[in-house]
Amino acid sequence: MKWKSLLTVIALSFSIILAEKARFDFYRVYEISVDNDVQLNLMKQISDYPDGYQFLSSSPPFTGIKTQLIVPPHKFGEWSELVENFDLQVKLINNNLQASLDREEACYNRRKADERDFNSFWRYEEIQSWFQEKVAERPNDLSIFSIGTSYEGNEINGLRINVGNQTGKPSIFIEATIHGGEWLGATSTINIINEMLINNYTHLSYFDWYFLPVLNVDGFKYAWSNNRFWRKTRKPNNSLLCVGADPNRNSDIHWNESSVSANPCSNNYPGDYAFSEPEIKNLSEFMKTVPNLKIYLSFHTFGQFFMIPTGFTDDRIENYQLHYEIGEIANAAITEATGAIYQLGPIPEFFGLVSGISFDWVFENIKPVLTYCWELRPTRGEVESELDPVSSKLIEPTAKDMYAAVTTVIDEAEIRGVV
Ligand SMILES: *[C@@H]1O[C@H](CO)[C@@H](O)[C@H](O)[C@H]1NC(C)=O
Ligand SMILES: *[C@@H]1O[C@H](CO)[C@@H](O)[C@H](O)[C@H]1NC(C)=O
Ligand SMILES: *[C@@H]1O[C@H](CO)[C@@H](O)[C@H](O)[C@H]1NC(C)=O
Ligand SMILES: *[C@@H]1O[C@H](CO)[C@@H](O)[C@H](O)[C@H]1NC(C)=O
Ligand SMILES: CC(=O)N[C@H]1CO[C@H](CO)[C@@H](O)[C@@H]1O
Ligand SMILES: [Zn+2]
Repeated sequence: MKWKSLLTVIALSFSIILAEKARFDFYRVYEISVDNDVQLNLMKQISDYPDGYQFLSSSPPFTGIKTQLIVPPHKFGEWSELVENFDLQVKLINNNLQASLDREEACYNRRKADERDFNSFWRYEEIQSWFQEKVAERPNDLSIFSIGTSYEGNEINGLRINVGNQTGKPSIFIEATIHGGEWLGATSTINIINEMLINNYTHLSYFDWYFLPVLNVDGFKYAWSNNRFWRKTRKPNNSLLCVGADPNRNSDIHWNESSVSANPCSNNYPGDYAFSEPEIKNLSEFMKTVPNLKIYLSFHTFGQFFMIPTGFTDDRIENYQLHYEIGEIANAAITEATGAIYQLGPIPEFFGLVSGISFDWVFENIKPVLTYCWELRPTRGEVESELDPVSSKLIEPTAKDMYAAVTTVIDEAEIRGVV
């Protein structure tokens, strides 16, 4: 074969590779008890230099908790040595991750293209077309807002509900899916909108609502098309193979201080500089234009935590007590609605110190009265095959949890006259 035709063949197969979707055949998920500092340090090393390993949620911030790690087949040998050498207590909770993904895909492939199944995951385009339908139904009350475009040129659109289109109302902003693969945040947001419209929720017309189900649009689309577990943005870093930054470490609030890695291949790489990611910069600029912001809420997966700012310090915020009181009542409402239990507290209690997170930036700079963030289902110790975090079975109960939580937060804020 001549060199030229050989190169053509290479070029052709290269383009086919580019279009392919990551597979997780025989990838395993282990639940690990992190009991001492040596083990904790090992987890940190794995997180900083992943080479195929990936934590399902995030690397463990302290000892005494369980974490879930995806182990690829090429690491089985190394992993078994680590388990032995570091005396790790591990439990195999999934021995073929691809089978779980196949089940998930079968669920959403079963539905028809135009079917609005609220217990299914939706593609970005489906969310957008649903927004357009809703706006067409109530053009005076609903509109689509854009915070700007993503690195890849996608419009970052949300749905605004302002019944009667009046000015001067207090505003509420709900942000979800800053991390590409955290789809339960998007489905919960969509379900909350749908329920509120159907039920004509008591305080619907009192507020000016901004619902943003997918902030990291590029990462979300990439999770659909290429890698279900994608977390970061999609802005390349030319000097290295690895793409993207952790968008929830990229805000200009104690940037690059805690829970970050200097390795651009890490899932916690905070970006080359604060607000280097256009999505995050755009969000901050947009938040400056939202009139009279009173409440900012944010959804992540997973662990079942009901969290109060801030992440960058252990110091309590000024109105911590108000956050805690309302949080307790909203937490009870979740349990009453679905039986689920979320743990309430400041972010560092569950994640250690974390810097550069979006809702901390909003809380400190835009100063809404209330800011909460949830890590949705499942709990950290509950990621059995039945309850794995990619299961569509979690969509409905999680959305019910959050409908109860969000409406109760708002009702309680209203009762107390703080919004
Ligand atoms: C709301 O009113 C403003 C003018 O005050 C107008 O520009 C805007 O198009 C209206 N929006 C909707 C959704 O009717
Ligand atoms: C979004 O960010 C990009 C890149 O920083 C910028 O060019 C654009 O003006 C921003 N859009 C908005 C609406 O802020
Ligand atoms: C929704 O409830 C409000 C009162 O909270 C009422 O004024 C309004 O007419 C209701 N809207 C619909 C569509 O039923
Ligand atoms: C981020 O912090 C790390 C560790 O302190 C440091 O090595 C790195 O240079 C910082 N990055 C930037 C862009 O300042
Ligand atoms: C092109 C580009 O963004 N390069 C950056 C990749 O990451 C390194 C390490 O943070 C930066 O120094 C480069 O500027
Ligand atoms: Zn997240």
